[in-house]
Amino acid sequence: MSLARFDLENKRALITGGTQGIGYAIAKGFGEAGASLIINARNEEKLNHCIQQLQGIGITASGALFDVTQAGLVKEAICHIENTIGPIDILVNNAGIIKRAPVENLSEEDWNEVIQTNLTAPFLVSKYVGQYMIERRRGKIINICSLMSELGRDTVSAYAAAKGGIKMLTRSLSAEWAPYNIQINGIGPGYIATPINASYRAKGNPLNDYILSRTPAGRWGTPEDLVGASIFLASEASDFINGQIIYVDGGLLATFGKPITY
Ligand code: NAP
Ligand code: GCO
Repeated sequence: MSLARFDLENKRALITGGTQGIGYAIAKGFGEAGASLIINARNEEKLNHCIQQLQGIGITASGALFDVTQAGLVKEAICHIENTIGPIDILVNNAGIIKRAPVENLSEEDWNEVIQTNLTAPFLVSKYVGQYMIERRRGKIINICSLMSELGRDTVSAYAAAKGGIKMLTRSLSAEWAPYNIQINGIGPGYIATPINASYRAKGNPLNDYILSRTPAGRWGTPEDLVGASIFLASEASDFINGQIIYVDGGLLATFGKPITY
């Protein structure tokens, strides 16, 4: 098979929450594979800086400033991109937040914000981008899931509920839109070093040490570790793959962790 099937030349990708962390790495990887990019963010300063950075390394990129949880803004932005910039061939639903608290202390406001950002927003963005993809009879959607799509952990109930939800949204949508030649798949990152987990990613922090002991690869993932699977799922090479979640987790989900002693 020709490697051209992995090529993203002449493809346009929209990446939500793409100015840093996993979203930025995926965006840059897509750009290096030939795609032109639309980076979404809700912070104008971060967005401008990110676009300059990408353009500085020769990638075609423009910004789309909107909060993914605001249905009206999402609809307007997608319509604007489709009509003034061009078709969105690839959508990555990456924007996400976490609020860590035991359920008995978790406010309804925080619960709602996590569900809206991590689950309702991917529905909204997929809905409006999907309407155009359906007309064109082609498209790729990649939903950023999590280990918490499969596993629970104390203090992350809203996040785990949303990430379990996005896994099932991925599967349901793949059934609905497969007839239109749209593939919707997910990537479940393991523990990846980004700002979302900076608070406990220090040597000596019990959660940091637990994660390292629990991850067969014995290290934190990097955002770049997600680029290969993302390019694959965005490219023609994955045209017969639909509704799947690829876990990029250093082997964590496959095991119950390294024994402390033998
Ligand atoms: P991150 O660095 O905090 O990135 C999250 C991005 O989402 C930020 O750019 C953030 O923008 C953006 N965002 C949040 N709410 C938004 C909104 N309402 N509208 C638009 N953008 C919004 O964390 P990350 O680790 O790269 O996370 C990216 C995705 O991977 C998330 O879905 C996360 O749940 C998932 N994930 C991460 C890990 C991990 O270990 N890092 C593992 C599994 C899954 P602001 O700067 O404006 O907040
Ligand atoms: C946590 C983490 C996780 C990760 C990730 C795991 O507090 O356990 O933040 O939720 O970010 O989603 O795959």
